This record gives sequence, C-alpha cells and structure tokens, in this order.
Amino acid sequence: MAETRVRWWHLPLRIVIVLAVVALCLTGWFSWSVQASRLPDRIPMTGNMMDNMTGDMTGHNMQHSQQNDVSVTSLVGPQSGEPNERFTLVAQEAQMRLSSGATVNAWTFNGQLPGPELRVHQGDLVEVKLINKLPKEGVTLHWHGLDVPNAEDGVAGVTQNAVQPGESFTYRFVVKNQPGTYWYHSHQASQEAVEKGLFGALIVLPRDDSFTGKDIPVLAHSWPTKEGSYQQAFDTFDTLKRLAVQPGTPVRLRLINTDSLPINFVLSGTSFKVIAIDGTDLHAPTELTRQRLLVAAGGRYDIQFTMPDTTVSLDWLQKSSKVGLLLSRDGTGNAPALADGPVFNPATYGSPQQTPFSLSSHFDKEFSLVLDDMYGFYDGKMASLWPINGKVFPNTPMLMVHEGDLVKVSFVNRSWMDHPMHLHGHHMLVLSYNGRPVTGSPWWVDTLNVAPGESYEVAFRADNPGIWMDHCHNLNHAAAGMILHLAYEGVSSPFEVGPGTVNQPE
Ligand SMILES: [Cu+2]
Repeated sequence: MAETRVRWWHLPLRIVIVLAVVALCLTGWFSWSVQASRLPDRIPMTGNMMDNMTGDMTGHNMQHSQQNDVSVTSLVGPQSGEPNERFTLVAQEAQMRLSSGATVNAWTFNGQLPGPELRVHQGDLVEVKLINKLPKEGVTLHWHGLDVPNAEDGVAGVTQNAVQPGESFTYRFVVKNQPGTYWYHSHQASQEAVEKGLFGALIVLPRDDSFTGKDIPVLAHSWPTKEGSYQQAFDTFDTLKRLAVQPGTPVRLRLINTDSLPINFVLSGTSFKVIAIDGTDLHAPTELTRQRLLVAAGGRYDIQFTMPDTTVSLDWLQKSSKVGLLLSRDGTGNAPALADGPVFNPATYGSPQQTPFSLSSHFDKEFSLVLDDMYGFYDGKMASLWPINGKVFPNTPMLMVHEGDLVKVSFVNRSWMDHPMHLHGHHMLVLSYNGRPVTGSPWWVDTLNVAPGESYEVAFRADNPGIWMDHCHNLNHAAAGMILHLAYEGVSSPFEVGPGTVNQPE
C-alpha cells in the first residue's frame, strides 16, 4: 500500500521557495528599473518637424538636425553698436547674513544678495558680461520673462554651454517694448543655483518714465541657512523691514517670487491696484482691499497705492513666521490689522481690451498638456515624478511650430501640487480659466500657476524662432523631469544636456 506522507517541513519549504522567487523577481525588476531610468549621457536639443496642422508633439530622443537648419547660435542680439546699458555680473561664493543674523553659504552675483538690480529702458541695447568665479559650478544668465533672441536666453544645453569656472560669456540684446518687472537667474543646475542666490531683479522702465513715487522691488525668497533651516525673506530681510515713506507718495511694489512654491501676499492698511502681471500692464485696474495675492513661483505682480497717513504693511502669508515690509511716515509704528481675504482672480479683474487673438481665433497649432504626479524611477533614483502627458524629460513632448503660427496650449493639473508653467521667449495670453473665458483685462503671462484641479487655455504667437524651454518653475519639479521644449521648424541646437555634458539646465 502506497503511503503518501506529507512531511511536516514540506509546506514551510514551499513558502520559503515562493518568497525567494518573488524577492528575486522584485530585486531584478528594481535594478532593471533603476538602470532603465538613467538619463542618457547626452541628450540633443533639436526638434524634428512632422508637419501636422493640429500640432505634433514628438519626444526629445529621436531628433536629427537637418543640414540647412538655422542654428540657435545664430539667433543672437545685435553684435555691434554701443550699448545703452552695460553690466558685469561675477558669480562668486560668499557667506551672507540675513537680517535675523542667520548665515547663508551663498552663490552671489558681485557679492550681493540678491544680485544687483538691473534697471534698463525699453529699446535699450543691453550688454551683460557674466564672469564665473565659482569654484566648481557652471553658470548662465536667463532673463526671466524678457523675450530676447534665442541665443541670449541663457539656458545651459539648449542655447549655450554652461559657463565654466574661470570663463566668461557676454549677452547682448535689445529690450523689446516690455516695460515692467522681470528677474534674471542662472539656468544651469538652477534648482541649487537660484536657491543659493544667483538671481536679481530686472526692471524695464518705459522710455518716457514719468513715475516719481517710491518704486520698491520685493524679491521673496526662502534662503537655505547654514543652520539647516529655510528662512523666508523679502530680499535678505527675514525679519520686519521698515521703510519711511511720506504720506501722499505714490508707491509701486514689484512683487517677485523667486521661490519654488506660490507665495500669498497680503497688503494691509490701504486699498491698492494690481497694475501689472508678469511685466504686462493690466487694463483699467480697480481698487482692491482684503485680497490675497497668489504669485506664481517665478511670477511677478506690480501693485500700486498712494501712501496714507497711517502704516501700510506687506505680508508673506505663512504658518511659521511673519515676514513683512512696514511703511510709515518715519518708518516706525505698528503694523495695521492683516487685511487677508479671498484669492485675487486676474481672470475677472479690470476691463477687456482689444487683443491680437482670442478664444474664437483660428489656431494653427493646439497642444494639450496634462500635468500629473507619480512615483517612480528617474535617473537611477526612486522619486516623486511630475510627468507631462504621462512622461518625464527627455520623453516629454516637443511642441513643434512654424514661425508665425498662432498656438493654443491647454493645461490641466491632475496632480496634488501647483505647477507654475514658464514659457521662455514668448508671452501667453490667458484665454480661459477652468472652462470660463477671461472677462477682465487682457491677462498676459510668462509664468502661469496651474493649481491642483485647475485648467487653463492660453495662446501665443510663435514670433521668436529658436528652441525654448517650457517648464515648471517649481525648480524641484523641473529637476524631476517636468520640462518640455517649444521648437521651431528648421532650427537646431548644437548643444546637449545630460550627465555626459557640462549642461544640466535644472
Ligand atoms: Cu511643478
């Protein structure tokens, strides 16, 4: 009689074997995923046009430049002529102190934090010489919001090679008809470079500047301190900054968000107008009180008011500490009660005005971009990823256009974080917000905060040939792949990004 005996250790042995196989498979999958996610050593930055009237989006990898292409290196500003304004910016390390006494191991321009304020006039020929005296890191200069010729745009690996220590690079461009508030920053390893201080205000004044009041740029930034904390500050004031302003004086505050997250500003003690967004004046702005101004990371709001007899304060709303600017006749006095309120909505503010195109225009190209989040592998590491249409750079779409195209882009944010989408070299007209047409002033942006659940339609004229970054200005997201490019047919770039090159734009 056959005896079937199940030995007591058979079942545990089977379990152990199954677990071992599963563990082996998981380990194999894990190491394969890590390897597969590594960025190629060299990623070319050239677009490939596949003509398609509805707009074609192709990935970054399989592009080939044509022999008769125009190189981005030829798309320069005027190479001759005496500049109206000439600046030299020297990138160098420096230990800097915030107003609280906290120390920042900073990367500065000219030993200043933020970098020197550059004031120019519309129409000026501007020449800026960048000298890199950092010990190890490359540097570039990007003119955030200024629509300069492509070769002057300062993006490492796209429009130039990162300027190495000991090297210099000269930018020359004519400032277009864009009076307003901008900023400049390095676009090489920008996540770290901007955080550590390689940025400054860039103010374009109108030719016939008649403003005689107080003009105050406010650069809102979180500084990484030596002690390991992040200190929110206006410029380097992480404590209350006091200014004396005579009652009756017109005051223009230029709010510049140089951080990676949106900032909520509140102005208290007076009514005010939002007179410009991202360097473009708003039409017929009206008086506001009790509004929260949400400025996109990289974005700018200009606000104006007449100084009252009493104190006025500007606050950066946040949980941890109170950072503010206090204005009064002699700089003393207590801050007024905080005039917080609903979030200001540019889509319904001011009055409409003629625009070169609108929702009812015929668009030559239409692109739809879905911003998302996922967890996965990127460049050999497990990380939070911020895909566009399900892909991270370099597999994100390439927006291909012809010069002259009218282009519509829709953004939908399905992720849980804000994405301040920044297009280089062009200004986008916001057409609709959450499916509703914009009913207020024409609203032009170069950096549009797309909050979770929000959708926007924007449009721009493709009138500045080149290869342009279009990316999230939460620079941590950009560094995790939330980058794409707008590329003109027939333009190619000899530059490359990637670990095997000197260029890491983010
Ligand atoms: Cu983002």
